[in-house]
Amino acid sequence: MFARNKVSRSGSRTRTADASHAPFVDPAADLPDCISLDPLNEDSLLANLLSRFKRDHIYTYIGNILLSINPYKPLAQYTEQAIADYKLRTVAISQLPPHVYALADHAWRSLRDFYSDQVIVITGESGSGKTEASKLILQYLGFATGKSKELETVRQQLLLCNPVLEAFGNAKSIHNDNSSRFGKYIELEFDYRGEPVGGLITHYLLEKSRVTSQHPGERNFHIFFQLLAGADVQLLKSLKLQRNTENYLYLRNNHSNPSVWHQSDKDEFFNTKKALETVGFSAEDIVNILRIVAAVLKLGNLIFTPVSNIDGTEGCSINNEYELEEVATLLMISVEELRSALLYRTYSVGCSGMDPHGSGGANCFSRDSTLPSTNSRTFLGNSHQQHQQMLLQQQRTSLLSTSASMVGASMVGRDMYQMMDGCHGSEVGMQVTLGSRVYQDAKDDFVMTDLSAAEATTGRDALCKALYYRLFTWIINSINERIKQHGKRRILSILDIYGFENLPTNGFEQLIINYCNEKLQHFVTEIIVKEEQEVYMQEGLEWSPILFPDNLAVCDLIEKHNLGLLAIMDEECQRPCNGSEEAFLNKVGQVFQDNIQVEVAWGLPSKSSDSTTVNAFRLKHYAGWVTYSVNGFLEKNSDLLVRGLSQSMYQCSHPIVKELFPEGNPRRTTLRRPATSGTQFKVAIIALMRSLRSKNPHFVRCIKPNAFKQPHHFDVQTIQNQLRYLGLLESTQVKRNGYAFRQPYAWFLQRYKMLSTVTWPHWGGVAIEGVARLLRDLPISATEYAFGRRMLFIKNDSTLMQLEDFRRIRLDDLATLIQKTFRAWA
Ligand code: AD9
Ligand code: MG
Repeated sequence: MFARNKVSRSGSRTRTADASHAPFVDPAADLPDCISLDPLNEDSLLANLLSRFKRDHIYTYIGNILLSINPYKPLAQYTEQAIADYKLRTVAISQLPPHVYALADHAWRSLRDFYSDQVIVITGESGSGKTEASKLILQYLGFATGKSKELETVRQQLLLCNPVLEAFGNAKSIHNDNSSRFGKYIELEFDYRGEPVGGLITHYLLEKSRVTSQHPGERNFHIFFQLLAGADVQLLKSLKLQRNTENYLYLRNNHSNPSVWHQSDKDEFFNTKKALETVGFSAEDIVNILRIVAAVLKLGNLIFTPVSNIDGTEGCSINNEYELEEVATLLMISVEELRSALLYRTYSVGCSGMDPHGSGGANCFSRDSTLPSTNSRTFLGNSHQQHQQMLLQQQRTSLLSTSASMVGASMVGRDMYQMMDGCHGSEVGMQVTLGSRVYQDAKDDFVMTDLSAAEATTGRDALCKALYYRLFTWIINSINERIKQHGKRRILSILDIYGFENLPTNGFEQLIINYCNEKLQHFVTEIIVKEEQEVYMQEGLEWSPILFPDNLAVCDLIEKHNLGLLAIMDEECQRPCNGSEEAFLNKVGQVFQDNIQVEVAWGLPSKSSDSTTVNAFRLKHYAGWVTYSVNGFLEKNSDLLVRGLSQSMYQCSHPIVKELFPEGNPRRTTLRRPATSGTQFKVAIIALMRSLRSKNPHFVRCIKPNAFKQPHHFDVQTIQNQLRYLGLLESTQVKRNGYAFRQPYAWFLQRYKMLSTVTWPHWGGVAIEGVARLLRDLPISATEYAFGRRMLFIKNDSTLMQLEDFRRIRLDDLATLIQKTFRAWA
């Protein structure tokens, strides 16, 4: 074990390494590339990283993989001069220290020189520095590529979409003050000169539950705080907001300490607005966006009070009507319409009452704890009548009696509700038809029920999550419209997803995040370790196989068709009325009873409260065991929004909101329920993996030095754990003995034949012999390449770059020669 029994130079045996508590470090160790370590083992790897970290050398190579350790402090190595050094290469690239700019440069040159698609995959746990790395790569590409005027707008737009995405999609978490709460895949399009001409941003499942509640010590999305801190008085007034965050329920996380909140919210608001403008949003667009943000905050403040109706049923009313009126003004909808959508529930006969397209919201009524009270009333009516009329007490009473007589007493209240809630449209349609022939052909009829205060609160939260999530998607779609690709050029993609998380309490969101990380880890090890070794063996190179940790079983366990966790969850969500989290957990226990990577636990003490308990399952991920509480799993997976709410949003005159809820259009009749959140995510991740596989990959592996977000603190245990689960020692062994580049002989000969008079202009023999002759004429050491059965293998990227430089110089010479010859003829 590293340094456990070694005495450090300072005499300490601690495994936390700061200036005074360093483990043993070989004074010679500070190698820019770990593959040169001798001996190569976990200790020497760690010692090298520590030695470099202490000198602020946060980047280290493992062959062509870039390792990056978060310094948690600003560094002076991200200047324009540094960009110029890597771009212009006044010294050989191998002479420059490892840098994320070098990796960006290599990816970009590979795109330009080989005219092939590239992808930079950035991985690491939450807070390890992925998003910072992605921004530095964009910064490099923005500065280092040409400065032609016509491309300036595109360049600015590509650079500035990040602050917008971060304002709306990032938040303070316990692991990271600027944690990405969505996955981001940016595809940059370049023309044949290597100039950026467009882009496309794909986002993956924003953690929208954060809009309405946050874990202890965490915050809501930055934009809410930025807006309150940075808007001038006039803007605040027009948005009907007050400066103090304490006035908003969604921002009041009782466990958070305001003193650690971002001090820069005010400045950041300025930057976000500026970025929105630069990306191309008009002043009107920006105000409209902020109106939605404000409406979400104010909706969150609505308080519902229980009301007992004359007939003994339970309903609710809104305590703070003035907030409702202001929300209605912001969203440009009538107060009555909004109130009705929040307090009552309507079902069209023949459909479920759930919005089948509500991918932006949660099911207002989860299947267990929030079923309506048995005494909720049911009203029947006709959708051509005005909503307001329906709300009058007398009408409701008369309708109630009508409903009772029409469907029979047994169908009123809970029975009717249960029959309709959570069922597929077709099933409900069938049941209603069976239950009451009266409705069989009456397409315009609908049923209304009172909501209890708890149900109305759940509906309110679902609406806010839907509004925010759809606004986020709308913003990204609008940016995409502006940076639209031309579709014919080459792509350089950057993948920056939310990092692996293990919180005191983990839920559906963490399962999704960790599943995504699991898939990426699998992709990375497949490419770096597994496939690489397979090729060496197939090609007949001398190779001793290196074992590596494989996480395929856990990926399978989550995503397997029919029997994976996501499929089991879907099955529960699709049960007509009685799916429950207990049943889900039971099934997990049954299906995985012999699987040592899953454990089911009933009645675990809750981390957030002393008295309550949670039902949970534990999963053994590549990065360790994580316990997931199943509370809320089905609701979040179903992700349905009550039809009345989407219809009311469709009624808004607010230009964006209307667009966000197309399914609220009463003329739309599709009853098909969309795929669940989990399944949609799985499909998106599989497509993402396909896209990654189709490109030439470059890897940045980010490491978190400690759990306290502290600079100068290299916690050996924390880092060792990451080295192990990322399989970095194995990667180093493969890279050390392996090769950075390979291509078939014919390709190689075609590309570099001008570098030797023997092969230029034409080589008549077999390709492998031509390549051998060509290499003999070049100043490249024989240890830098190896001959396989069909391919030539190049040891280091620097050698490949050297070949490319030779080629460019030779082509320039040839061009000059041709020009001269023409001139002489002329
Ligand atoms: V998460 O999965 O989105 O929660 P990331 O993206 O891995 O996470 P992020 O890039 O946001 O982490 O880095 C966290 C913080 O570390 C940043 O806000 C910076 O304060 C700090 N950081 C990261 N990289 C650097 C760096 N190269 N230089 C200076 C850095 N500070
Ligand atoms: Mg991030």
